[in-house]
Amino acid sequence: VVVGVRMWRHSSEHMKWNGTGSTAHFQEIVLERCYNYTQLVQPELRDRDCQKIREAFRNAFISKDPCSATEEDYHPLMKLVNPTVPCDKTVFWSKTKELAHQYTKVQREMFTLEDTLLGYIADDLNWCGDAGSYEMNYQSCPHWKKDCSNNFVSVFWDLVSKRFAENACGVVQVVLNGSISNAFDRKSTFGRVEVHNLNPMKVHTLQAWVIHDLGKFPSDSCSGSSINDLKWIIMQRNIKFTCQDNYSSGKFLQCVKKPEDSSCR
Ligand code: NGD
Repeated sequence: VVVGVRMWRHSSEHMKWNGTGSTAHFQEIVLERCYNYTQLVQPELRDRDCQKIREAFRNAFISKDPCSATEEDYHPLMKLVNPTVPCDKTVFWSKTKELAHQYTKVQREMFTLEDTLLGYIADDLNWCGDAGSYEMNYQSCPHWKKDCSNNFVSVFWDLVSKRFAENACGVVQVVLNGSISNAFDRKSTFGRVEVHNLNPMKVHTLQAWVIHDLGKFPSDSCSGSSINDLKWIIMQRNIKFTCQDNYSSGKFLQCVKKPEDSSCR
């Protein structure tokens, strides 16, 4: 009987949601990344309490309905970590995650969201709990399209992306993908959240680079209609807009990975 009940519980948890379950060892990874970041990557943050951060992160979603996340759930966590990126150093990206991160890895003083503490801790992780339990659900979590958009992972990224954008100042950059048909997508986090939360009192210019993959035919560029959309949104917000196709720094990074490509000679 005991075995039967266990098997039933296991399979019902597995079936519950359509998205992948919480990342195995979530708590340990959060703690380890927090120490790594605060002690080694940005030692100015060495006084942050990583145990508290781990606990506030967990308390945001544990024992709650995984489809009823709100910004407020994350407020205690946000209070522990405020984003501090120097002016002129913010880099946004959309459909160019790898390239943008290669760039900030080389240009050490530039920051994507994932180069700030909360983005660094949460990048590529998945998490959710369950209203009736103190445990995380490692079997399945809500899928943002198939189950619900107000899941804890989506609400987290929208919130930290918003705060990241609000805090930007000076010249900010965005790396966009010219190998897809809409390099700028109003529905992406960049188009839906970050663009609208730039503060025109602090940000004077948005610099876009539209990069296309080596060996692929460019599908969009600075003169395309999606970038024109972005240009209008930005200019209406009283922020200056500039755009460059295949910005050479981005090209060099791509060529390091694929030096044999004809466009790298
Ligand atoms: O609504 C969503 C959603 N939209 C995209 N993605 C989403 N995940 C949800 N749970 N809910 C996923 O976010 C998508 O599968 C990618 O893995 C990732 C980024 O999506 P992409 O490439 O379309 O770019 P976005 O413009 O939506 O977002 C990138 C910008 C960038 O400037 C970061 O500062 O927004 C920030 N960010 C948002 C979401 C997730 C970063 C992440 C991240 N590190 O995972």
